[in-house]
Amino acid sequence: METVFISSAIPDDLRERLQQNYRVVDVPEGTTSGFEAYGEPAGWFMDGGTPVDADTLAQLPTLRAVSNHGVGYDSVDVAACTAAKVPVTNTPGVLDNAVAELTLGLILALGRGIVKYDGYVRDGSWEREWPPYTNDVHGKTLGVVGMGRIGRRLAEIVAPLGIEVLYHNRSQNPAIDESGVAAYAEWEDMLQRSDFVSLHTPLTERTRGFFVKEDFELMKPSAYLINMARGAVVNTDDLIAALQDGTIAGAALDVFEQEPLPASHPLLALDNVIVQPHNGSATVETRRAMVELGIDNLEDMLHGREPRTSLNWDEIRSS
Ligand code: 8YV
Repeated sequence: METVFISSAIPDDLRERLQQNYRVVDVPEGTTSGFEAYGEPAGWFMDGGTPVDADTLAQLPTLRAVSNHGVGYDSVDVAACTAAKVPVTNTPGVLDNAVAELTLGLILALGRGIVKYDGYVRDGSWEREWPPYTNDVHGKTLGVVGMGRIGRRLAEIVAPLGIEVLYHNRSQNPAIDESGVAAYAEWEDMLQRSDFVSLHTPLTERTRGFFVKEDFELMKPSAYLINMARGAVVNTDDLIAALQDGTIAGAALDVFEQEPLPASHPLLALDNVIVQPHNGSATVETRRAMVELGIDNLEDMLHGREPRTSLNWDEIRSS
């Protein structure tokens, strides 16, 4: 019976499904050596906490399928997998609603002071005076950075609220332009017009650290940044400075360069930041759907069938 490594949470019934055909072995997240202790895998179900690169592949010559739990696959060197003829999959689509709805929640929490005023009641401030007004969120402008599946779903659910949606990508998305859910804007124009700027880009060498001081300075002082992408797409020092000096009004962050975020981190000392523990897709229903897709992908690849959501299937077949 072939071996499958598991390095991501998986419901018992889906584990049992795999165990019908494979020796299923749990390998701690982040393992990069000592694989001989776990066996010689045919497949690996992993997530963003585990790197899969040329060094990993050299240690695992029997590996012939990698299934990434998550739409983001920045911990996987897909080019190295392709060179080694190891197909890789991710789990796009099934998490769009979950991530978009948390993004909407953070937009409303920022705009209407939901977290801030919860504390205002709890600490007795309300007994002294009624809180200052916030601002309407309807009638405001949202700038989506990285208009992919999640960005589109976000645009679809905020537009009915009367929020204008702009977007910026490296290239315009005709399907989005034709749909009317969002309008393309040049980078500076979008940042200058937006009341909320929401990041939904993948983490790549091009996007790593791309949002910097100069970008914050293009935003309105009343504007907010939301990061649902990866912590590393933003220069964290520049973000902290922008929050401290009033360059922007606040931020809501679901992702961080270091996860879990230490309680001592400087971001947590700021009162104009809302934080979440990388919770975008973390609902029972969505995470199950992601794992089901990931296990389907893994089984397809191990049986030589084209998986539903491949990252390099065609490249391997044509090489
Ligand atoms: C999860 C994510 O945190 O899909 C992604 O890229 O960041 C989240 O859905 C990830 O799947 C790790 O489990």
